[in-house]
Amino acid sequence: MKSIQNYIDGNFVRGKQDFADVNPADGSVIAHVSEADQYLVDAAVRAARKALRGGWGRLTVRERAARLLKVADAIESRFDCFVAAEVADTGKPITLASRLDVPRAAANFRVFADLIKTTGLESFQSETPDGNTALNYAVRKPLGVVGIITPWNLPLLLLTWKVAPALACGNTVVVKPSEETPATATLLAETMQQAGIPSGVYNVVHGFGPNSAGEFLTQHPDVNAVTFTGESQTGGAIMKSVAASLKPVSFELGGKNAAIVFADCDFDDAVAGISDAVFLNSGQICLCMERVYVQRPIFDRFVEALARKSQDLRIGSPMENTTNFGPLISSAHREKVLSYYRLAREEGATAVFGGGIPQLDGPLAQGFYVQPTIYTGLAESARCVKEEIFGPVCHIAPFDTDEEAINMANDTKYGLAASIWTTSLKRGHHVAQQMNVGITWVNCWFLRDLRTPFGGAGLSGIGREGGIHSLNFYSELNNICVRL
Ligand code: NAD
Ligand code: 6OD
Repeated sequence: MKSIQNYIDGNFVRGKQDFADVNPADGSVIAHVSEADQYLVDAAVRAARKALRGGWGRLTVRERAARLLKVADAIESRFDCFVAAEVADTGKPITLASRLDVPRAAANFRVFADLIKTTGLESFQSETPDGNTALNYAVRKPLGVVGIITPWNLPLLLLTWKVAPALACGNTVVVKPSEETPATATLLAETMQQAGIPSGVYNVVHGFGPNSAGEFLTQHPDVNAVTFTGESQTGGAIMKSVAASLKPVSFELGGKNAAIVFADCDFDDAVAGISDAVFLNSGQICLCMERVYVQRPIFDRFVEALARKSQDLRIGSPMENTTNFGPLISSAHREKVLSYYRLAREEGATAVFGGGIPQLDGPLAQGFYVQPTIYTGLAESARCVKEEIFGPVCHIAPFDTDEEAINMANDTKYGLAASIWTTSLKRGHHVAQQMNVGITWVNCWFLRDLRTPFGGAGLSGIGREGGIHSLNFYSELNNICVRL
């Protein structure tokens, strides 16, 4: 049986106890993972501090960027290993891991290597009281040791989205990947060695949240900042845990995103786009659209077309090239999603498609699959319309006017993403600008330019990452004012 260990100061290290890494496609145990206790988390933070003083933070920007490009090359050189590890941990289709997760990991390192070399800082020439001038310019310094805590849905993509800019800015890191998906963070450790990243710059501790590696890391007095992606409630717990030490935090949290489909949309394009936005990664992407509002003249035709399109979802082994719909991450998460399927029925929904567990044979019968599901008929106040389910499910409701659609879409405590479908450029801009979210797509979804701000409003997050926003979070700026 494979063993997955912590990675501290350039060494793979066992903890005192193990937990199981389960393949969600068939429920089999694929590895034993070594849990980091307080002692190992301390050791990881000490190693990161030593590496910071040892020179990573003092390398020239050009040298650091060159090393990050080597990490990107090393990920690409082990592309198949990364894909296999991600598929086994998450159950996502191999085609998805190959086109999204692993290429984005390499891209994250390339983009931030480029950005740190090319992004300047503002400078101001100002007047002094005696009529002379002063020159102000800022310099970027690392924050120090950054604690990075990530979820299971896009494990490598979301981890590297934080590791790459943190390292680009000269910080050292201790990462705590999700207990559900420990493999690729550990493989990345080997890749860091291959790319010549000095020991202690990248450390991995495995374990859970409360009273385990996650909490030990956030509470650690020698961690200078915490960046977290996961559930909104967990963000709240982490905020309490860092409050006394006033560590800066960056939070990318949950969502209950809305798509608005206008009658003037390109119909086939909108059906295909919404199908992706609801079902990609079995709906386990924070940006997925669990609420779909469709303008009344095309409502019935749209619901019917989306249900028909859902028949193209091929449930099966994630290792098959023809599979485009995998299991949920765990038995517990499947129970949560199924509890919402039951609740939807109790709340009066009509299941236009799915609503249960698919019949599967062989090993997949032990996997954590649910059917892709489309509901109609719920009140806007229903819990299934208000709460994040994080599964392959949406509720479709009709609307009449632009204003009504905007109000319904914005009627949520979350504020991560929205997606608008219309052929009217004017309407697209107008509606997009009124969405209370961090990202609005028009006639597309999950199209990313890594230089743009990414994050959420309300319960969906604190701060923005991406491009200059990441560089600013992972740096301490020192403004220098020189009287000339
Ligand atoms: P989660 O919050 O349960 O866990 C995320 C990570 O936090 C895991 O590594 C976990 O071990 C750790 N953790 C849990 N409790 C902790 C604590 N008290 N202290 C420190 N660490 C703790 O989230 P999840 O179930 O892994 O992921 C799904 C959630 O993540 C969904 O809500 C989804 O919307 C959200 N998400 C958001 C984004 C985004 O960019 N906004 C991206 C992906 C996922
Ligand atoms: O694309 C990204 O950079 C990003 N952070 C995506 C988040 C997806 C949520 O599951």
